[in-house]
Amino acid sequence: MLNLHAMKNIKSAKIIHLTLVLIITFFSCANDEGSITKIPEPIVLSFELVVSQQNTLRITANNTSTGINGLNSYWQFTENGPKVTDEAGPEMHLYDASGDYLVTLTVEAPEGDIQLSKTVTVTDSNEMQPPLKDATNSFSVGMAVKSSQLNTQHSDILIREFNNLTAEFEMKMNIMYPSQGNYDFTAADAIVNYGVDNNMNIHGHTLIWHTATPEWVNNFSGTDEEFEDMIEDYITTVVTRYAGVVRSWDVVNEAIEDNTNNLRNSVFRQRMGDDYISKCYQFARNADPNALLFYNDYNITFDVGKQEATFAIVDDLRSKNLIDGIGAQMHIDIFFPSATQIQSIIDGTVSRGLKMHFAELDVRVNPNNDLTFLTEARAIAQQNKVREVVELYNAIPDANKFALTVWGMRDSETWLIDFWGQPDWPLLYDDIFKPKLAHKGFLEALDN
Ligand code: 9MR
Repeated sequence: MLNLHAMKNIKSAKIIHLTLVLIITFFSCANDEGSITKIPEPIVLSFELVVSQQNTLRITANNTSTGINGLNSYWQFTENGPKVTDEAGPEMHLYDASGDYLVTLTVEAPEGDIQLSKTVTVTDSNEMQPPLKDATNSFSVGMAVKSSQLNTQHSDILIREFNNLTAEFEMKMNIMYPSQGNYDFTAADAIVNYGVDNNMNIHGHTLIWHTATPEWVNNFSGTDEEFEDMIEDYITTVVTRYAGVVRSWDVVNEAIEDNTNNLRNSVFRQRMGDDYISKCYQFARNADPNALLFYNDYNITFDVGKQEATFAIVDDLRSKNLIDGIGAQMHIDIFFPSATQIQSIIDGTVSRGLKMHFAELDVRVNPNNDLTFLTEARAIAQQNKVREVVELYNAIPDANKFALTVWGMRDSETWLIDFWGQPDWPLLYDDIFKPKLAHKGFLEALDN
């Protein structure tokens, strides 16, 4: 059961910092010789518990108390368990099994023992939820990453759970091609190499996106013909660099205006004409004929105009053999879109013989801004919505499956909080990397 209290415990389970202030008061008094009895320092009893990331049955307990010099102190790692002398520095303790354990620090003070206790929750990794990627072999499970996350605690989860990576922002034109003639592949290379080293597919995202276009491209001073040559050079350079390693690309991203079936009037359209899309796909196809090419957009499950326009774009590309799949960005919430709406983009994709990528999955629980913390009810609603999405995806014929990609690891890292300016908890892990009910919902959909 999740309740507010439990959620708070989950939040603080890895680092529990407790403070108990006990001030032992002695009255200052003159003795026979007229000397003054020393007033002892007040005892401030506090300790810190950290659950190891490597072994989630192991904790480190650190006595951070002040004013206990010279007093004996000891730990009990289980209720009424054996007493362990509190040595200088942190003490480690390994539990045998998952559970909630009462940890007690006792200090033998002049006035009698003083104690501070707190419960710690540890988990046997064998009892943890199985890795997402092992739950299916008919599609890959993707995660959006930043190069700064590759050597951090994210890495354990990436390697354990995911077999497809998308760069969240570092394989876009504004990062890879910051000024004319000067490419910067530092971050892209780091992500691609990490994926290769860990046997993951890399989904390239995204070559052409009006939002991630560098200013020098928006203000390009050459002729339209020079602009097109520059774009061809850019797509060729990037796709060739990663040929054979980046197996799939979102070539053009979000080309359609919201609530219409019109193309956005991006600099690419202005400079290269209405057929800029097929030109870009042709450049990519030429550079790596083996790469799968996707068109990727948001709201195409329910925005009827956008969905129609998406199918019109891909039908044109299909007629030229320039498209392999559609990426439906799954920036959704617990209420919307419906299963029927989601099914509509699947049906249109499958009937065209294309692969379906459920890209950029995040499921907002607070679209109406009525939450200040993740309630049990919303966590369950999110679990249900994730289960529904994954069930819909899993029911796609295998030949049309590709990957289901989650857009970020921990709730606090989502782009959505800044974007909407309100709290939300849209991802599969909480802030201490603990899988949420949403993660369980993902697995439940594949449990057959
Ligand atoms: O989540 C991404 C964020 O970290 C980047 O700053 C931003 C700009 O590069 O892009 C975000 O991802 C977008 C994705 O690439 C395309 N669909 C919409 C996503 C959210 O804006």
